[in-house]
Amino acid sequence: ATQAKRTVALIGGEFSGGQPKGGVERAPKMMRQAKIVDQVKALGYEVNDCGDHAFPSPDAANSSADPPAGIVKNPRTVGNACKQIYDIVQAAVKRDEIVYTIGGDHSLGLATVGGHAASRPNLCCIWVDAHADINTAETTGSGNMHGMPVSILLGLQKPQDIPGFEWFNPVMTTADIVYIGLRDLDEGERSIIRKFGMKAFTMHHVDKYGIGQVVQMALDHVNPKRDRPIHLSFDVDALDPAIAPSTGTTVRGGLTFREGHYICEAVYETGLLRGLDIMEVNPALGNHREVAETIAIGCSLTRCALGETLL
Ligand code: B3U
Ligand code: MN
Ligand code: MN
Repeated sequence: ATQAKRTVALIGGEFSGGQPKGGVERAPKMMRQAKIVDQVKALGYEVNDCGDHAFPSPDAANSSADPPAGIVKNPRTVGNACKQIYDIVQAAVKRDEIVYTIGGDHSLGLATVGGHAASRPNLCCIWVDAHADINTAETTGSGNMHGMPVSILLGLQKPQDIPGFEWFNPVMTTADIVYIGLRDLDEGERSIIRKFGMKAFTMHHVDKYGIGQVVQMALDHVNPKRDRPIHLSFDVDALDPAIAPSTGTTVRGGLTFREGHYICEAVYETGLLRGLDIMEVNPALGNHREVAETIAIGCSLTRCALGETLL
């Protein structure tokens, strides 16, 4: 079914401070070079290009500017980037645009989903990822904040307890988010998911039920009446590394090409997609072909979420 075409607000998040590997900040420019703007326009949308936003990367030589909080790395740097993206997202949502963010690392998910939820109280979120990104300052083993946005988003990690995040006000709960694609969880993350009875479809469930059933069950959980706006936060490491190799933390046994695109199509089909993130594409990792394929998949996931492949 064709749907009323809204304006898409395109936001580039040139940020890598939530994890240690450089290059992920270059994805927005690479997606632009691959003609993502024309592709979205070709689907009938107006694009409100909000530009690419760069942030000073954490200065390893001068870590006194942003010392770790416990083992949490670059907290103020991440908090500052998140605040800026949060404001841009929130403004776009107030204009009733579909917020489309190209990362950057997934620590920005706090800003995209959080900024969206701040202006759309009934928002639900589908978090597609190999990882749950729900570590707290207590449970994180790596100290990398791209493994923590969901815990802050839901207030399981108090923002006030992480320097740089004092401004953030959690408005979503553990019942408002559902995971698809998980296969690499830390022990502390497992306990959090169990403790709060969160809905999570791991790769085991994708194998067992098939992606069609999994997406339906995921929607039935967060959106039983199909009346809530949806934010789809897609970490490309949810995909199998064979098809999306250029990302910082690959995990074998991921979503196939079709499974990944199916999720996007099924969300489009609801008519409720209002926010989309394509995160963790890292053009500095892999050879020329691998980078090109990963960029291309970021573009094709986007197009599917915006309705390209449905009649
Ligand atoms: N759970 C681990 C690994 C990880 C999370 N997100 C990514 N990797 N991409 C952590 O560092 O918190
Ligand atoms: Mn992630
Ligand atoms: Mn991930």
